[in-house]
Amino acid sequence: MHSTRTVARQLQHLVVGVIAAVALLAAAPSATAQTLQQVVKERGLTQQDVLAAAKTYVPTGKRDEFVAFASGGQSGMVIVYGVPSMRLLKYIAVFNPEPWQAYGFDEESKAVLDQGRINGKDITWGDTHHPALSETAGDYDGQYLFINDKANPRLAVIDLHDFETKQIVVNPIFQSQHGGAFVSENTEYVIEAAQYAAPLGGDYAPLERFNEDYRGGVTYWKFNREKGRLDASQSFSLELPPYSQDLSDFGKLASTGWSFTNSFCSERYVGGIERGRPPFEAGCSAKDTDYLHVINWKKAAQVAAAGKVKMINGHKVIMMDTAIKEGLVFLIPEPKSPHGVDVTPDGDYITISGKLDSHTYVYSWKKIKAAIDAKNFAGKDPYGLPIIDMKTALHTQVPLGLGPLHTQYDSKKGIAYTSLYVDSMVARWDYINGKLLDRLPIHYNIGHLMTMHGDTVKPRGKYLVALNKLAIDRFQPVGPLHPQNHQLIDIGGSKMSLLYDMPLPLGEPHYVVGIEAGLLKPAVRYKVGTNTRTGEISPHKTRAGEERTERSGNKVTVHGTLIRSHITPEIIEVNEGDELTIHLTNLERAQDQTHGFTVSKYNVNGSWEPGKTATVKFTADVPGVFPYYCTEFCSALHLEMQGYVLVKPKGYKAKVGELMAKDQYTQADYEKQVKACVETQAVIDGVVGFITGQNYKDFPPVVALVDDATAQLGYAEGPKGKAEEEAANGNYHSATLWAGQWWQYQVKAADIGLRAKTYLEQHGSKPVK
Ligand code: CUK
Ligand code: CUA
Repeated sequence: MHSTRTVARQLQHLVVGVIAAVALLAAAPSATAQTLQQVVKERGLTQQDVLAAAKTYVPTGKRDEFVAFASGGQSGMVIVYGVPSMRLLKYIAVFNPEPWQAYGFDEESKAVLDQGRINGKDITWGDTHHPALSETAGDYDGQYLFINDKANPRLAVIDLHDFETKQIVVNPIFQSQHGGAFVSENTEYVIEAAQYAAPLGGDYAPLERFNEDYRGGVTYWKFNREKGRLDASQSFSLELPPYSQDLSDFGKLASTGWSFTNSFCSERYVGGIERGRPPFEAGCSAKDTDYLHVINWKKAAQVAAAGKVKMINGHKVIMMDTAIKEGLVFLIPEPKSPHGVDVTPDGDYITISGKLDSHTYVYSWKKIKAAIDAKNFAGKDPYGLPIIDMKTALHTQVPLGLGPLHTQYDSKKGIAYTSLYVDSMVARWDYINGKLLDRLPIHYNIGHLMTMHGDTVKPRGKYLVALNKLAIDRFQPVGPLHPQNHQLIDIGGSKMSLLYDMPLPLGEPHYVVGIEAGLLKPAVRYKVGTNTRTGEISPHKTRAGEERTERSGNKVTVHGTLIRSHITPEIIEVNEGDELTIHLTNLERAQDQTHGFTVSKYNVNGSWEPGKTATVKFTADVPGVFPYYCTEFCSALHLEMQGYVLVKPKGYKAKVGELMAKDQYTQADYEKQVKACVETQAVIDGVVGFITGQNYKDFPPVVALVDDATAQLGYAEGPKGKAEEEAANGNYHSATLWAGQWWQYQVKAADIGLRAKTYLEQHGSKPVK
């Protein structure tokens, strides 16, 4: 028990230390520091390097101006990082289990992953390509993020209030998809376009019946913003020809109500080298043009609501004959093997790049709309869809370079950026006047690029991120599989300049979206008892003092709690073969006080953020003694945040004399512990005096800390009472232990109080009179 007083003294030292550190900050830099010139010389930096460093460095404690959400490619995740620092902030697990966030480990998140099962199979990965932020009036609103899985046609919804995946939907009629997720101006719909044609609904048909039985299509998923979920019952699709529909974009402002989806392999070529046929890649790039699909989605939604649909797998599909009759779909030839289709911020133009054409094509919405209104069609495709002549719809063609792919926009009107895959360059150009302005070499073979809010009605300019397909020699080699390379480019000046290379070691991100950090409003805690995956209060919410273990037959159910530094219950006794369900609630209100939970050797794992309730289940089929513990280093007594699952072997009989440890503490021990408590209380009183003497209520983080400290101190009351009761009865062993528990809560309160005090000192609080 000698350590009690030491810790109390350490707390006092901490207070002194903090004051000293604050004083140091204000003092002049130390004389031994190197000068900037010395560092530049020693490290062989150029002036350009130093400028790039200064433009991207975010000083300690400061935050980035923008936050980027990148697809994690084959990892099935989303990667979150800051711009311009390119510091990683989070991986959000979406289509794959991920242990740290316990996604796919607790029952609540398993239920989300289960929504993504296809044909009764677990699919535990995804080929994520396109993240899309929710929009209000055509600009990001910071509320939701959507992401697609190309391999297994699925979409997921992430709530940006807590950065967790809430929903996965499986496309009911496609076998794969690519042109998603993209959202309409007010996130009414999220679009998903098929990629590789197949019979709609998953039926079999031989390849000989490709033209007749294979189909492409586009699905419009209705988003219910109040619920924060996609609504399958209000969603619909359009049947389209088997043209390998590719990327999509929604119209905006001038082109509101319309969407655009391009395609490749409109040749409808079917390869089959083993059947003596030339390969897909040859036959799929034979023609000079493919088709852009121009779709009136507002009208299509009305047609679907009116029931002019065929139900396939319980899903509304507007068949092509209906689409033709109702005037919903129009085709325009586009440069061959196109990739991106990107509507300009004003909605007036649509830019499309053909991977095999060195020009980027700018289509005029005004011209397209006029042709549709005048029924000015050049002909029909083999399925009867009207075709608008390319020349009628084209505004201009601009030679930008080889292998143009994707386009994003600048805050300056008329300025666009296009990735040049073959040239490994970014082109800056003017889409209104059709002029190339600047080109910047990047490393190497760029796919997508992204500017801040670059696909909205209000791009913010400033930075561009190039998503390069190869890293080759840019980083320390780590084996044949190289990291990805996101290169940050300054687009604020008259010339583009390269600022930073960021290796991304998690799958191949295809697209990324960047939002002003201030638009995100993430929560720091949940209401106590929240099932975070549904947002509802869990029926298994457990308050302090309500913890219980119940048995019904061979089913044992635990309702427990987590709070620094203990798990309640601390002992769970079951019989071999029992089914064990453990519902835990994290009672913490303090920011960043997450607890983990594992039972050794049973593949049980979970993560409880403040306020969360979640459930782990397992069958105790192996007898033995299995420790459980908290897996997050949450306090000085984190290692002591432990317990045991005792799995009694079948037929086990307790032997006489099996007792808990013998009494060892005396009255002297008890008095020593009480003295430590009294001393610690003096430290707390000092800190409280300081805080309440300041205008602390003007600092919301401090108010939250004070709440937490007060709660911790409140918890001390119970053990204090028990200690005094036991001491009065002469049970000094028990009294000493309860006094120790009383002191634990005091230490936590003091720790939090000191953090609050430091915050006030560093943020210029003032004494109140
Ligand atoms: S795609 Cu991969 S570089 Cu799926 Cu948008 Cu273009
Ligand atoms: Cu809770 Cu460690």
